Amino acid sequence: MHRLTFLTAGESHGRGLLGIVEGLPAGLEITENYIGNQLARRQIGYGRGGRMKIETDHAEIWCGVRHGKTLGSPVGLLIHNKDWENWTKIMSVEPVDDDIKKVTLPRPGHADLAGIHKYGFDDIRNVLERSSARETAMRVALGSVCRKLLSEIGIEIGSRVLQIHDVKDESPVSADLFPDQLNNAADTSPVRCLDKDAEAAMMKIIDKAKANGDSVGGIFEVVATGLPYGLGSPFHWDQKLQARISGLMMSVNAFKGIEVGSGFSVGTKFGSEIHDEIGWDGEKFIRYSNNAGGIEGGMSNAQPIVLKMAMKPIPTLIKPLRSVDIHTKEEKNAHKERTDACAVPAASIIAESMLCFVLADALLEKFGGDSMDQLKAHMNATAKY
Ligand code: EPS
Repeated sequence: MHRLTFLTAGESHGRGLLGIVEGLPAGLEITENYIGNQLARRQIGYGRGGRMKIETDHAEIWCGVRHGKTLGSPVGLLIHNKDWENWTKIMSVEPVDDDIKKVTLPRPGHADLAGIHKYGFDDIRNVLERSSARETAMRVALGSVCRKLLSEIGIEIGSRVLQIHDVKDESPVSADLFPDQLNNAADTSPVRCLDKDAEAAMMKIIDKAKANGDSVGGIFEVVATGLPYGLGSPFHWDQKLQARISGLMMSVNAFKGIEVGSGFSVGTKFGSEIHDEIGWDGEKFIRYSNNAGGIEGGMSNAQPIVLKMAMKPIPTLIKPLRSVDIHTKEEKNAHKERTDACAVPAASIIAESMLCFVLADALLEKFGGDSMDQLKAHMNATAKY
């Protein structure tokens, strides 16, 4: 991140989550309601477990906003964990007299085993609490402030689920469907896909995984429209747009793959098949295809950004895999607790939020300004589409 920074803090079963986003211009209108709408989108989705029935995530705007508008100072948010009341002893900040049972059976696929070795912990809970996907609630809350900034500039971000386990939704998205319309359609589906037959089959495979004490992952698509030319850099590796997007996306533990535009398939095509030919419509340059996914030479090329992300199945399994006790070295099954059979629909919202951070960062870096009015004036003067 170059012009923006953000930080989250908080354990999954602690008091709550804190977040700060720094570097936003003054004068951006933002409300708790706007943030809440994005948080609600992250909570939906077929296959989520008991925790989402406990939480109704709400982010309080703690600082950095006055009379509905950002001040240009750090924006601080707070999300309370409702589940905290069930964990006050186990997650107490103060030392406790009671003997708290330690988690000693690392889960394959989770941060457990590497984390205890990294810190020298004797209780896996010290690792799992913070590496839990609970943290992504705050990422979505902070990312939604960036989303609001982008929407004022005409940049919209949306997503849909393409695949859960081996069930695919192959329905194409028409080129004139804007991301907000895509979201309106996807958000009405319990699995955030567009095709009703695929939806039913996806729900069935989630049911099957759940019945077997198992979990499933999937693939989803994230799109952004309304971008001007030149976000990112053709010259500096650390400013290149696809590096920045990939870096932030891949900071979500569960994300194991990203494709930009045609992604891996470019390796199987001739250059003449894959590069997007350039035309002129009398007013501006146009493209006859978008295999580049909106990014060429490390910069936005004024076409929609199109990404595909792969999410692994959740590692906490009701029918756990083999593991070894970190103290006794006895072979036993991995730690098991309340879990989700599928969180792919939620993951697509998290990925949208990661894209919001990067695009807001790159936009502010290019056009600058201490206030929204200045940012808009700079863009009116120099942005090319
Ligand atoms: C998670 C396990 C589950 C998920 C959680 C991530 O929580 P719990 O252990 O409390 O049942 O529901 O996700 C969230 C709490 C959330 O807000 O997304 C894990 O082990 O990573």
